[in-house]
Amino acid sequence: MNFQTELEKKVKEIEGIIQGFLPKEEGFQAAMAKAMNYSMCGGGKRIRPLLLMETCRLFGGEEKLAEPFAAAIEMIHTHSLIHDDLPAIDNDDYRRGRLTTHRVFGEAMGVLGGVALLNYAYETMLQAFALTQKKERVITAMKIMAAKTGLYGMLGGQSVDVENDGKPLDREMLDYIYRHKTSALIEASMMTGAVLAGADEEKTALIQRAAGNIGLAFQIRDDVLDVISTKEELGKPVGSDEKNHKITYVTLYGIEEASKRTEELSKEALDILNGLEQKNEFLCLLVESLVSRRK
Ligand code: GRG
Repeated sequence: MNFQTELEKKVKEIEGIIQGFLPKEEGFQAAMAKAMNYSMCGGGKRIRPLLLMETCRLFGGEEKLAEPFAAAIEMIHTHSLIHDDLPAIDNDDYRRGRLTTHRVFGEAMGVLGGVALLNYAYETMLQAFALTQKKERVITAMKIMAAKTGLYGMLGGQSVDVENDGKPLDREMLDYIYRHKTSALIEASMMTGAVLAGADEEKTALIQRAAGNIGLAFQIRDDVLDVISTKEELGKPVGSDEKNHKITYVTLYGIEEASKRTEELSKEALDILNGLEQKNEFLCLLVESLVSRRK
């Protein structure tokens, strides 16, 4: 399999799915829909929907049922980026190679558009009930999504990150932050893909462990890229962690050690995936590619 060709094909497919679920830019609230769509169509890598769809395929699930969830996870992720860029948090001007949402539509619309996207994700997931008789799969998947993105998931992790900004952090605290602010959404992607395809609790728990490691590796690579990449490649300024005096895996352990940890975590995740009786070669190649990603 030519991974790069296959990846491009699958990203195109995801773009089509996302387009199909975006709000219409009409009515009195058209301005907010525009802000939501601007941020959603900004050229992200679509890692989370890819992981969701591929995990669904791994377990032989119905792709149509997973589609609203694939769009929804990108909405939740994009909401987190819009809010992360706001003046109250990171105050960033560029994201995905373009001006950030609040820089284009104003701060109030950045706040509102972000929350609206989070809500719209749930409106989108609810559409899955009309696509299946297996309603309990949709309920379980929505429960996972809500838990992994909320107080005890992504938002909780982000709050601990913000609260400890500028303070010394040890490895335990850093792992906690990364496992929540980043891994939780990767776990949600892969676990919902699995559940919608009918994976049992034991398999879903294995997927959760693999996804947790993938998420942590993904965030550590993000730390490394902030040092070694370029603004052109990343679509946002590099060196922002240093500028903001942020403690990261790189500041704690250096680039070499951080890269080694990324490889170990990825290998642990692949061992879990390879140990399953179900196989998805593309999913494994995708996980491998994240370790050496350049953006
Ligand atoms: C609700 C006020 C408020 C804030 C929410 C939850 C949150 C803020 C932020 C999430 C934390 C965050 C931005 C974590 C970083 C995770 C990460 C590495 C994001 C970048 O993901 P990519 O590389 O981005 O997949 P693209 O642009 O490719 O989608």
